[in-house]
Amino acid sequence: MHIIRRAALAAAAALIGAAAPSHAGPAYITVGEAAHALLAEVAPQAREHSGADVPVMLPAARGSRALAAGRERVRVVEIDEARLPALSQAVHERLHRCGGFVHHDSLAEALATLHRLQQPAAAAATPSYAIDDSSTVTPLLAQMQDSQILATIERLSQFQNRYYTSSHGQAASDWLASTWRSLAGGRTDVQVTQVQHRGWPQKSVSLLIRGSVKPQERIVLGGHLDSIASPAGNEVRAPGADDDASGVATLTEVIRVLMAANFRPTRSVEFIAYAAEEVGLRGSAQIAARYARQKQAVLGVLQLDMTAYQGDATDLWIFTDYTHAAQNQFVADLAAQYLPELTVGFDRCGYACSDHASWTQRGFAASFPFEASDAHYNKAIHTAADTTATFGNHARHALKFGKLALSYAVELGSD
Ligand code: IPO
Ligand code: ZN
Repeated sequence: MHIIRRAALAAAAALIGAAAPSHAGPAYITVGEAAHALLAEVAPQAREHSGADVPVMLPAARGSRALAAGRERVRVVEIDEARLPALSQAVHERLHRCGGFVHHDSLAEALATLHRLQQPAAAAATPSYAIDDSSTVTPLLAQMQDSQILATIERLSQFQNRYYTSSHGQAASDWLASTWRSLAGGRTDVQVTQVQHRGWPQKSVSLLIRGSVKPQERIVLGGHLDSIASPAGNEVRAPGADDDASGVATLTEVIRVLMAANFRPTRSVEFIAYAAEEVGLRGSAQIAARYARQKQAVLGVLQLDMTAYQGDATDLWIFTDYTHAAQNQFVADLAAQYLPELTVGFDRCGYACSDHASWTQRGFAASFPFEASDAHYNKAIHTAADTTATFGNHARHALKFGKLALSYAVELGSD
């Protein structure tokens, strides 16, 4: 079974290689252990420039919230740009530990990232994690509807794909920007923008609610707009219903309810649908790098990537690696306070498994609550089969993450 899978994978990789455009040049990536293990077969020419053991926190026992210090080898690798789709595909077809790779614009940037990963995170101003806004949060939670989330997932899945270089991927960005703009309803303290990126046409989408008291302090809630399936290109079918229409739709429902209630945070609260996550976290990397350069006080980041498919009896899974331990505890406390009927588990996902890693690499406190454990997440992702049918055509699981995200936005946005 395992051998057949590997053979099929190599054949598919060879096909993609053959179909790849000829304008290949060197690309620089950082990879964790899981993705690195695939390089020998996917890109035997890839050349390792450097490597280091980076500190990561891991659950002390499966699922438990107690943490143990661990290490993961992260490497800087030079790879032919034309082999990246094959690496993406191989990473995504793995049945075991997830995790991916981060794309960098140059070798110097890749080496700088590896260097930063070895530094203990700078003690940025930590916000209060006190949970003290229940009179605001509780009535808002009652407004949230799974039917709204499902409708947005269905709409986003109707784009042929949301690939970062495709015409459909650009159209999806335009659609989301106009949807968020109409939810903002002309509020002058709310700004919706499409963020342009260096290197590809798909724009990230941002909705920023300006803080009424400390507008320079900011909370970020994100998910990724793009989708992928192989062979990647303009016309491939990649509905990405779970990955990650679900996360974007979940954030959209948080926005809808906050706007309907005319919620005004004291800190600024920004929602971002990132472009180009599937190809090495590129959209979030540019945004996090810009905020670090501008010395923006981003006090917390929450990532929602895949919220709709319930893979375990345990409801919410918090990943402990490449995330912020104290903020993770806060997220678990929010669940205990506002979603007491739900169960929470802890797991690891490996290097660069979603956009939270872009923020962690720039020293910001990020958390990543996820739909399932590492063993039981939705295996239809990155194929034409990532449709709402795989999660029973409902968004009841996603709604749990919506409630968690709304409580995060209000509690951390109101100090
Ligand atoms: C992902 C994240 C964690 C785990 I465990 C499994 C899967 C999804 C992520 N790798 C992805 O493809 N995001 O777009
Ligand atoms: Zn994905």
